[in-house]
Amino acid sequence: MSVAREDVTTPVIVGRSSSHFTRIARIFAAELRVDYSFRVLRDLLSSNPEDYGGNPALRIPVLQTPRGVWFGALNVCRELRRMSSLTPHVVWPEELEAPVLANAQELVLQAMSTEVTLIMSKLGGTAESAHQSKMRTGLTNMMAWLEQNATTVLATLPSNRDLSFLEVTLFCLVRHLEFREVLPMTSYEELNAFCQKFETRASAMETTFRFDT
Ligand SMILES: N[C@@H](CCC(=O)N[C@@H](CS)C(=O)NCC(=O)O)C(=O)O
Repeated sequence: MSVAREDVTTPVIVGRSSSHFTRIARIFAAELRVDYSFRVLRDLLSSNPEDYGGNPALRIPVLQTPRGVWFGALNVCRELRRMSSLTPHVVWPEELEAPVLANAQELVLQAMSTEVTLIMSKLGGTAESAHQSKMRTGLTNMMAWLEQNATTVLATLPSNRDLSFLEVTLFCLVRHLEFREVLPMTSYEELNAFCQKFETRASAMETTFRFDT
């Protein structure tokens, strides 16, 4: 990865080093050995789509390539896979046919979105509303389900995989809940064991959460 250099040939990821959705994209880029420039979104409260690489949803990550612009982590990861000269066995969400896998993916992405809403509403500076407290209950329920099903999920994924979108997203979610102190994660033994194993990958080590300065 090179920092802040932008030209037409090097892909650009727009995001933040503290963002779990951005980290998904950066882990895929590292696993797939796709070089990119990293453009930091400085102001998370900006209403200018230009600051988000042109994403009208005002969300990160965004990938800009000579072929076009890709909004959202899954789109970005798929394009990185197409750009890569490597051919690892990647398991994508549409291949998760067993209910436990499909539900795990749904809950991981929902928990990530719920976390974003909780963090952003805190940024807004108001006291916790009834809806926010419902979201917090939902988040705790989702994490309990994931803890309970983690062993089955990992055992049900194809054993010959090199990488799965499900594991990358689960890893980013768990570590981010801890990093942003949204939920204490120490009691989630199965999820922590999974993360400790996953973070031995260079792609995870290179993308540790931090606040951009
Ligand atoms: N559907 C998008 C969601 C991305 C997302 O919510 N990103 C967060 C940062 S982790 C964001 O842009 N938050 C800004 C906001 O909520 O205003 C994806 O899958 O990438």
